[in-house]
Amino acid sequence: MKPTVSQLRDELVRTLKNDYGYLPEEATDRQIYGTILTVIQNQLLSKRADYLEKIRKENQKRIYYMSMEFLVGRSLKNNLYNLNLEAEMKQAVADLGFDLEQIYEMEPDAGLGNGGLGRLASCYMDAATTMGYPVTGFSIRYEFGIFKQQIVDGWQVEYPDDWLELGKYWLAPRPDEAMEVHFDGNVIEQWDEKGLRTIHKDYYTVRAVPYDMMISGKDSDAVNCLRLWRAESPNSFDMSTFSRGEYVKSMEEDAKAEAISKVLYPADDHIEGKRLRLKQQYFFVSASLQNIIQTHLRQNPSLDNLPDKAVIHINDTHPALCVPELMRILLDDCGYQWEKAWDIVCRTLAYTNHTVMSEALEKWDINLFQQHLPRITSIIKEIDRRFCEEVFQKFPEKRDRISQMAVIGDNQVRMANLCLIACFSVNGVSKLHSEILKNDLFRDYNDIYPGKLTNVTNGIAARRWLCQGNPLLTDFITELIGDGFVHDLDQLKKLTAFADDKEVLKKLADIKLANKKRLAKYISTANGINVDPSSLFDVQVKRLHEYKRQLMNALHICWMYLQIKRNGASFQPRTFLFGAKASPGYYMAKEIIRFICSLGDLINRDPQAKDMLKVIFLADYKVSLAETIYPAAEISEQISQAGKEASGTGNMKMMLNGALTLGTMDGANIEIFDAVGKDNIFIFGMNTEEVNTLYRNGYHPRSLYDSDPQIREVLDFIQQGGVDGKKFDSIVNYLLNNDTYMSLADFESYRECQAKVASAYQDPALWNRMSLLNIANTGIFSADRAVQEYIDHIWYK
Ligand code: 26Q
Repeated sequence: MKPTVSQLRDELVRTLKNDYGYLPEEATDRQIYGTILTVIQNQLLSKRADYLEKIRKENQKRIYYMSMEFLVGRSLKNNLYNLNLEAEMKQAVADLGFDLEQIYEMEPDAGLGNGGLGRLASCYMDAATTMGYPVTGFSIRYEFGIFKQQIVDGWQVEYPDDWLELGKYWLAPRPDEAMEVHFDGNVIEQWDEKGLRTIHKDYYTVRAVPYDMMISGKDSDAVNCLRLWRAESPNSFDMSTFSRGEYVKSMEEDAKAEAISKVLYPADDHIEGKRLRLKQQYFFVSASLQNIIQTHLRQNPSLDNLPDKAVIHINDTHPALCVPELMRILLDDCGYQWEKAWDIVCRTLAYTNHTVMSEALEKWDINLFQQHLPRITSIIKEIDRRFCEEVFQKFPEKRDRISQMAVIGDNQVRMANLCLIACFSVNGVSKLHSEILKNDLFRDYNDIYPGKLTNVTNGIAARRWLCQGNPLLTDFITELIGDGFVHDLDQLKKLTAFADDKEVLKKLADIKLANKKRLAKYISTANGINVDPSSLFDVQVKRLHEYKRQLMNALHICWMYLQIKRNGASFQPRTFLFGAKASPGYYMAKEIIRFICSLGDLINRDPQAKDMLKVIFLADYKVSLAETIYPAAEISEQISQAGKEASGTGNMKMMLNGALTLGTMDGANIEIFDAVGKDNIFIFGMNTEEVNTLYRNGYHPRSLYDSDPQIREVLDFIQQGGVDGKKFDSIVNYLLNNDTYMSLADFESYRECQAKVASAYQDPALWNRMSLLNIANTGIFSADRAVQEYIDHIWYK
């Protein structure tokens, strides 16, 4: 039963007394904050107990979502929304003399992820829970999440994200359920009464302690669990070492163990084979699998039926060690024979790929593996040996492809190949991406395992990204079509009936303006710059990467500026908004941030440009900031080189909030195009095929520089230090010599498309109609739809 305002108030007062020894009159905001979170956490825990009983009784198949990242963001408002307690809590808190809106702002983001892949995992937890499916997420309890970003003189500076201090209220420690994970040592084979046994000796142990975060669903009885492992030293200090007087050594051992869950790797691009990252992966995979096996054996006599009762989903290759680790448990701990164990493994594991770029495909040095995971390495070698043998025997036509398809090659372990061989399902995350996987990247596997490769186009948690982030629009939509869309996003289609309703379109525009004002207020505080809320808000927010081509956007702004300065041109006033974190070691990405910021410094204070152009770099882009940006967006920049963005999900979030997409035919943009039709989207640039052709024939940016005076003017300007008097040789040099993503080749088409955007904006009736039709057609991008597809075609197939 849902508590009343007075029950909530009493519960808050009681908890405040118990936990802090204060009455509300004496309590600080911080203490009230802790109290509110504790009260909700307790509600969720108790609801979880009831739900667990239900799924245990029904002995339903369980879904385990393995991911190195869950980009949870804030939870208080989300939980209150899901439990339908927002209004009641607001009142109860007000009765005690506090403001819930202010309390919301105190909550740190749980930033346990880099970007799209991590946020997707969280959106899916939300959807699965709302729909009542038993999903457990497994990851690491990073002490520091994605770094906090500040901009100093245009440079990105990283600061540690110490989120636990205020975030710990959502984490229930379960030390009694800790697991042991073994590293290093040697493997020996020994005969005993059961035959030849493999024994892992002289290893060192790390203790994995689970911390549980409850995941609520909208109007749902289900409460799922995100289980985050913390690494500890097994004996908080080793008495034997200690008594030998090696106090410092003992402390060192502790620190070494704890380092494993210390920090999230802030990279989502080129992957360096870092020792600690490998340990993180094995640590969370091993602890989680032991946990899954334990749960299964509590309800089933053996692991023979594991594939019927559990599916383990591998979110990109980061948890690919699930393959050999599950084999190890079955072989070494449970005494299975290889064939039987392999059959169980292959029917339990499924894998989603999130990238086609070779530098992002995980490969590990085999010696690193051998040193830290000797038993896992011997299992991988045997998997590889059997696979190559099988291909040789059964698919003679693939014999010359074996070395490419093998798990081990060039002294490296190729994680994607391991997943393709072992998992019963492999999916891409948009139609285009999945086609590229089938026809190109994983073509050989598609030939020998027909039907294994599939597609599930990504989806987003519309309840967070619309209902919670954009209450004005949500209320208006509800007025027009009722609230059925909350659980069935396809119902937004009903908005189509209002496409020519002048009053509705006007109201839509008013709401957009209000959301732009809200963002303008934030910008004024955060950046100290006043932007004009009536200007066109043109938004590109996402991780910084060359393939995403933030630089092309910046070049176009630079071109506009030069038109104003040199030709006295005038443009539809625009505010260009950027938000992006760069991987700390990614030099070019940081240069691009510096370039954008310097461009902003130049333009924002130029009296001639300032009424037409503003360039804002929003520091520390994260989930909670995104929730304020998306509702204010009018143009959604999705301008990656075709074939490079696996899907994108920001594109869906902005569309849902009424922004129009300006994009290439890449990732899910193609499906947005299909959903809204050519008249309601701005598409430009080369498609995948054209990109590949140009690549084959040779891309010569210098000849573009020579032949296109617009490009020349912009590049010369930059070269000559025009951008705020700073040198950006690296940028010019990059564009003319190293740009794999061919920004200059798409530049003219982009510029023309931007002109179309501006002229469409001059006609508010047209623009608002397009905006409404975008919202109306977002239904297919619901995470509910995506999760249902995983259920129907993969998890419960
Ligand atoms: C791997 C090894 C070592 C260090 C870091 C990593 C690493 C970490 C994160 C590699 C990749 C990532 C993240 C990738 C990611 O976010 N991909 C995005 O996934 C989205 C959800 O499917 C897609 O929409 C995006 O297109 C895709 O870029």
